[in-house]
Amino acid sequence: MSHEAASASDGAGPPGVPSDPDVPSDPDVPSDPDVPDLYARMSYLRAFEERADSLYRQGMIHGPVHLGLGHEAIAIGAASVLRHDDYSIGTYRGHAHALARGAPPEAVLAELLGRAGGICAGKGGSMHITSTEHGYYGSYAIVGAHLPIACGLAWAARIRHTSQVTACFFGDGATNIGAFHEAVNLAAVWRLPVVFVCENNWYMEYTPIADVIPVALPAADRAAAYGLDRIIVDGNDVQAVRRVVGSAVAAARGGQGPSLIEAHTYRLKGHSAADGGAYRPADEVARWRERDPLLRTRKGLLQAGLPAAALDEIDRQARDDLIAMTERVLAQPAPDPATAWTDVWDDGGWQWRN
Ligand SMILES: Cc1ncc(C[n+]2csc(CCOP(=O)(O)OP(=O)(O)O)c2C)c(N)n1
Ligand SMILES: [Mg+2]
Repeated sequence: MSHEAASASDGAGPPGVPSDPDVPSDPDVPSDPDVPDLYARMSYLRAFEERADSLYRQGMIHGPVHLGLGHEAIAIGAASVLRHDDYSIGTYRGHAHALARGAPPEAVLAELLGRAGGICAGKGGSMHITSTEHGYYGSYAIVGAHLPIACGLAWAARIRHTSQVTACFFGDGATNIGAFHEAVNLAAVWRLPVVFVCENNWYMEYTPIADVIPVALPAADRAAAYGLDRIIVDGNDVQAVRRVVGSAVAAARGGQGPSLIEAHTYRLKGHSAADGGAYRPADEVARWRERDPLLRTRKGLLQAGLPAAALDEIDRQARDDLIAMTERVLAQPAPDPATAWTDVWDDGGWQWRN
């Protein structure tokens, strides 16, 4: 979005203001959620990730699990301004992005638990959640590898004249990968309809991003190199995310090219569920806990007059739903070993072909 500066300052505005007139209206975007609805969606993601964390600790999930706890406002805010047929694509920290686009939670949970009813038939696991039916074109374990794929999705939409936009989510660490620079450059030169969203949680695994970049902000301070605006948003404020990503999506759909947005956030736990995150200073963790996206939205809703009991009920329903869901998923069989080689290609086959 090189046409105008559209930035929201970090920490902008109190959360929980009931209406958001700044989000550009697009008749094809499915709904215009109010703040309680956004809260409910974030609450569900929170309950899902806490359930996944607990199941991992009980040894019921095999393979790594990277939780999006603390990142909920980015997934929900961004998905709320996408059209049903828009594309999104993310990293191994991808449960929230798939769920936010409408992937069925039971199939995502079954995937984590390696069950036949999993969204990838139980053969992909946490790091590879994909649901093309819901516009979510996959979770990628190779840092930065999916940014060029986002360009491919956007280019396909351009060739087909469908006006679909691609939202591409990645971490601060990905900005040190060559593919980040190649993809953002290509998107800028070809004016591709991609909205790049850097979820800056200030760490790449166990290393603070500040230790490995020569600028203060990994994405925003590099945007000028590609002729793009410096866009920073408080990634823990769901309405700010809606506003900023909404403007970028509208610009991309209107033929004004890509945007590079840096959303500031923090992971509430370690890099993966196996990591206690002990390398992070306690006062830093405490400061960010105060900025927890759910607590902030909740505070705004309470100030706007919503009873605490109504919000507690939303949280309780999400937790109860996931407890019952876990029972059903655990009753499912594991994938049939005979299917190990199927679904390698999109026609269901596996044999190499030229
Ligand atoms: C190309 C590549 N290099 C290294 C790794 C190992 N690795 C996995 S996650 C990660 C950190 C990435 O940090 P960031 O991009 O900030 O995303 P976050 O995990 O914070 O969401 C690294 C280095 C990898 N998966 N791929
Ligand atoms: Mg990071």
